[in-house]
Amino acid sequence: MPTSLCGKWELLSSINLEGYMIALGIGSSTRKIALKLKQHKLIEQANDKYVIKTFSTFRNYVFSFRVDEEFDEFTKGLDERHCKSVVTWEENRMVCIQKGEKKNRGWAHWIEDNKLHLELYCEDQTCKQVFKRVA
Ligand code: VLZ
Repeated sequence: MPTSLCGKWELLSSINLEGYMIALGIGSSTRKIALKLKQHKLIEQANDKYVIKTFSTFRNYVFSFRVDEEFDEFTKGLDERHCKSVVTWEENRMVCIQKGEKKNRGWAHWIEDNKLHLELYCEDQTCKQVFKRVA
């Protein structure tokens, strides 16, 4: 059983969020705001259903899924695209593949050193984020 990702998390660091957003085609004014945001994640689980909520003072992004079941994802407030997404466990990493217009798109979450790690990738860009647990 992997360490639970559930709980509330606060962003500590981002590497190459700018490159990731450019790959998604997000415009420069939105990118400028997004780079300054203090993001929070709330990850909740009820049985086999997960909800991942990304909060900021600017925009929120919320979606839910069942592991191993493909679902229709609309990245509302982000790049506003439709994807066929599927989340699976690969060892202790929660891995999502987002099939759609953008090639090589997805993300992975895992716990390391008590921190929540996130790798977001699209085309040839990868963004790495680290979150600390908050009460
Ligand atoms: O996280 O996809 O937890 O899909 C853009 C930030 C990148 C723009 C954020 C600011 C993408 C808007 C987060 C803040 C909401 C993301 C996945 C894994 C869930």
